[in-house]
Amino acid sequence: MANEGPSTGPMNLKQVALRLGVHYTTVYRWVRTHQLEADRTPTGWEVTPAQLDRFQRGRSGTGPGRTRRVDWAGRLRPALECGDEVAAWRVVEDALRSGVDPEACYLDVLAGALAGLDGGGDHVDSYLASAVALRLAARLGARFRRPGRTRGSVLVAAPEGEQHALSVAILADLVRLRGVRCVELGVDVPASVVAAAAASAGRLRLVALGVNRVESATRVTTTAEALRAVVPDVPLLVGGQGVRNAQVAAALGADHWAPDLRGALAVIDEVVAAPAPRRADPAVPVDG
Ligand code: B12
Repeated sequence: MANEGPSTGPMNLKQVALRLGVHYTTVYRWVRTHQLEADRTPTGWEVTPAQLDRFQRGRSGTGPGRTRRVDWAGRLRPALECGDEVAAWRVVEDALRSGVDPEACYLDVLAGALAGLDGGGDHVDSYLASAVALRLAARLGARFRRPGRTRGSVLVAAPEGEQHALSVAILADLVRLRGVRCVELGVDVPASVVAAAAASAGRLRLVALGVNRVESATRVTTTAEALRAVVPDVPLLVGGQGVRNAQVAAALGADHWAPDLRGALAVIDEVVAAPAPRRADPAVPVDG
């Protein structure tokens, strides 16, 4: 492959392709998936020598005897922030292709990308990023859903007042991935609705509430009371940025707390593996 010698100025993507000995479309894909930094110009993209150097140093870690830890979340974040679902899905597919398993894809790549955002309700980026992230989660969920017999059911929701949807959507998908049916109610769910769904769910083993704002935490108590009236032997798990530790969770009326979604899944695995309490299940289960 022809080497053009060191370049002193910015290069267009054709020049980069020539320099790296790859096709132009490959370079374009690297730019779109944020693997290669580039600057937009009126006529296309430009890559500076420093940007190219960083990219090449990153890739050189793939050589024999060296393992390259790819920062997939870091690659995904810019695509989420600008609401580019096509580029974002490409990063997810690249991660899956390079051996990241579905659970890690949800927890390390998708949730990891969102965790790096500092915004809340007044940031455009937060809205764009979470809208695309929810679509990616749905695509992942559809790809990895497994049909067949389930091992009981788990109800997943966020209480009234809580709009942070991603963690509960991810938890619901990961519950299903384990062959456990999920009664997924989404966010901003009144205590009476959680209780009604719990009462009619078949073989219900646990209720999980995602609480991301401190202000929503008091709703956990209302929900715990409503649940106790209808399914007193079903444990309640809470977690999220609004419930800091196990003591706070217990004071709010929960039976379990976990610091993150992996911890939540460990609790769910344990509860589902234990013998089910004997109770008369409703004839028509709510399907998840
Ligand atoms: C995206 C986002 C939004 C979006 C949500 C859109 C949507 N459809 O989901 C929008 C823009 C709507 C929003 C609004 C608000 N937001 Co906001 N938001 C975020 C942001 C940037 C990312 C949240 C996210 O999805 N993360 C990805 C998920 C996967 O991670 P996670 O939710 O943190 O979950 C992890 C843990 O919390 C835990 N976990 C989560 N759920 C559960 C459940 C269980 C059972 C368990 C065990 C564990 C667990 O495990 C996960 C990791 O493994 C965070 C900042 C940040 N970087 O975290 C702020 C943040 C959560 N928001 C915040 C705030 C204050 C708000 C607003 C009040 C802002 C405002 N002034 O309007 C409103 C409130 C809306 C409401 N009523 O709920 C604060 C919350 C502070 C607090 N703890 O009280 C944060 C932390 C920002 C900040 N630094 O101040 N937000």
